[in-house]
This record gives sequence, C-alpha cells and structure tokens, in this order.
Amino acid sequence: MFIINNYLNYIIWAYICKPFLFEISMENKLKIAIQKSGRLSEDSLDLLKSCGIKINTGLNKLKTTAENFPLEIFFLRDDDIPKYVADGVADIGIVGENVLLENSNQVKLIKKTGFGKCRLSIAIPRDKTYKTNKSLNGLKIATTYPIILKKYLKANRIKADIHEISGSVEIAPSIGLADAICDLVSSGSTLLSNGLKEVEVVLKSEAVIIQNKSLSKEKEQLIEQLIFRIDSLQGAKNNKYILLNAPNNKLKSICNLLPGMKSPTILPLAKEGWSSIHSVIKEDDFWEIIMKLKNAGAQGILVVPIEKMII
Ligand code: PRT
Ligand code: ZN
Repeated sequence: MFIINNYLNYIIWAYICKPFLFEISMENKLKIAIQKSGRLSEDSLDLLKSCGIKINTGLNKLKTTAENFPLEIFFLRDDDIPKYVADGVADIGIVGENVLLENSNQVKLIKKTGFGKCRLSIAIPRDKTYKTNKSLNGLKIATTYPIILKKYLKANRIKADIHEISGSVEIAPSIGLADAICDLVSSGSTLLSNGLKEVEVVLKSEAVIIQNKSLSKEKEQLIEQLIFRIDSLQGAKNNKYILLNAPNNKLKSICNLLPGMKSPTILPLAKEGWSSIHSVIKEDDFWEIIMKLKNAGAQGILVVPIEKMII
C-alpha cells in the first residue's frame, strides 16, 4: 500500500494512470450524465474534480468536455438519467438509488458514492397511533415513488391504496388528499414542519454510479480508471494516517493494537530508547483505538487525513 499526501493532484493521477492513458485515444470519450441542478449536482461535479479531472462549467451548460481525461459530461434532470444511460446516450450516470429503482431501466449499478444519502419513508400525521406496518392496511398513501412503494407493500402483505402525485407530497394528509405519505427524508425537518412522523423506512438511498450494459472494451477501460480513482479517494476518506511515539519496550503491544496493518513503519527517535510508529487506522475504529494506544504507552499521537490511498 502507498499513500499520497500532497497537493500535486493532477500530476499524480497522470502518473498513476499513465499506462492506460497512452492506450486510449481522446477521441473515444466516455460520456457521463450528472444532475444539472439539484441536490446531487455539486457533489457529482466535486467527485469528478477530486479524481483529478479538470472540468470547465458555465452557467446553463448542457454539455462540457474534460480537459485532461477523455470524458464528456451531460447535465440532465435526475429522472432522465437512467433512461439516457440505458439507451446509450450516456455511458454512465450518477443518480439517486431511489430514482434508479423507480425507473425499471436496464442499467448496471457499479458504485455507491457515499453522498446524497436519504431514506424513502412512510409518514403519517403525528397524532395518529401506529403499532406495526400492518397499521398501514386500508390507508391511502400519497407518493412520487409508486413502483418502490408497491413492491414494499406487496413484500409486507399490506393492502393500502397508492395515490401517485407529482410533488409537494408532504402536504397531502393536511389537505385531505391522503392518510399517509411515502417520500424522501434526510434531516426530517420537512416531516416535522408538516405535522408528520416517520413510521417505516422503505429504502435507504444514496447517489450511485450506473452504467450501460453493453459498452466497448475502450469505454470499459475508462470506467475502470475512473472507479480506480474513486476507490482510492473513498479509501482515503475512510482511513486516517497515524504517527505516534513510544518507548521501545512498548512497541510490541502498541503494534498489536494497529489492526489490518501487516507491518507499521517504525523509526528510531533521536531520544535513546524511543521510536516513532506510523500506521493507518480506519475512521470507524478511530476513537476506540486511540484510547487503547494511549493506555498502552503511546505519546505525541498525531492523526492526519489521507488524500488518496492505493492498496
Ligand atoms: O430537477 P431534477 O428533477 O433534476 O431534481 P429533483 O428536484 O427531482 O431532485 P432533487 O435535487 O431534489 O434530489 C435529487 C436526489 O437527491 C434525490 O433523488 C435523492 O436521491 C437525493 N436526496 C437526498 C434528496 C433528499 N436527500 C431530500 N431530502 N432528494 C429530495 N429530498 C427532499 C424530499 O423530497 C423532501 O421534500 O427534501 C425534503 C426532505 O428533506 P428533510 O431534510 O427536511 O428531511
Ligand atoms: Zn427529478
């Protein structure tokens, strides 16, 4: 494993991917569809930019070309993206999993991005009693996600009416249009301000990368490169680089606490009998391990974010 931790983003990506880039002509560009304007737009562009791809975006642009990667970017409405990818207008796309599942298009899900997280939930007026999902029997549920909701109701043997509407779902119960709603929730404040409570989570969603099912070998290679870059960014985000000092007689017990690392780097300090240990720990295990390291005699612990991590 090696870790890249400096600012030479573009140069590093060009170096890592040099063997692929020489083989692929800039003429045979990969076409990606991302949301034009909405909750996923900024994060989708940022994801591409953090992969070292230079993109010039202008106001109201429908299409642009990357400067240093064979990539064309189409800016579209999120609901249209699965169909454009299925039809081959775009090769890949970034879209909420909720949109993907609601559109039964034939595309391949290739990567979860970690952004755009939300849940598709059923909510009812706060003053109504609710015990189990069987309490939904006989209710009229308003939603813009009839296909996902229908599957959920069928799987749970619930007999409820689905009332498909095109927007402002959260006001449906207060105007007498429905008894319950099934809509996207992130912070929960929209439900709260409309006097609703979340009672069932139908789907947990995040933005995903989808791919057309039949692409040329060259395009598959470009996708491989892009996913390689995304993986190394995600690996970096999920891990931290840790440096600490320890007396030599504590080295063994401290190294045992650093999971997943075959061999942490150990360097002698100028101070006699002391060493510096460098390693990588998972973000999720961070607090637990830090306390154990301290108790085992580690001192001067530094924890540094990792920019990219290639395993
Ligand atoms: O114009 P276009 O069709 O492209 O955009 P859009 O208006 O249909 O979609 P947009 O930008 O609102 O959402 C794009 C995607 O973001 C969705 O498909 C989800 O995958 C994801 N996402 C994440 C969300 C939310 N969080 C979210 N909170 N999409 C919508 N919401 C809405 C929800 O519908 C409700 O009205 O936000 C409100 C609830 O938010 P909270 O924080 O109050 O709970
Ligand atoms: Zn939309």
